[in-house]
Amino acid sequence: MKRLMLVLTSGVLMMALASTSSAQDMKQDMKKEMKDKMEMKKEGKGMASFSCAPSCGFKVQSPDDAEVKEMARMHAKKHHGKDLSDEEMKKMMKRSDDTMKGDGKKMEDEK
Ligand SMILES: [Cu+2]
Repeated sequence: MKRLMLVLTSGVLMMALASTSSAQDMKQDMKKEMKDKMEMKKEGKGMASFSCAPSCGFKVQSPDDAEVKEMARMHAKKHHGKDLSDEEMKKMMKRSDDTMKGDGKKMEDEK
C-alpha cells in the first residue's frame, strides 16, 4: 500500500514537471511568434497602401492588396462617384516592399 502511494506520488510529480516544462515551451513559442511579428513590422514588407488625391486625404493601408483595392474602390465610388479602373488603382497604390516604387514616388511628389 505504501509503495503504491509512492508510485502515485512520483507519477503526479512527473505530470507536474511535464506540465511546467510544456508551459515554458508555450511561452517560448509565444515569444518567438511575437518576435517574428515585430520583425515583419520592422521590415515593413508587403504593406500596400492607397492614397487618394491630396485634396481628399483618404488613405488606406493593409498587408492585403485585395483589401486595399476594395477599400479604395468603395471610397472612390462613395466619395467621388467614380469607378476606379485597375490602371488608375495601380497608379494610386504603393507597396512598401518597393515593387511599385516609381508610381509611389510620383504620388509623393504630387503632394
Ligand atoms: Cu478620395
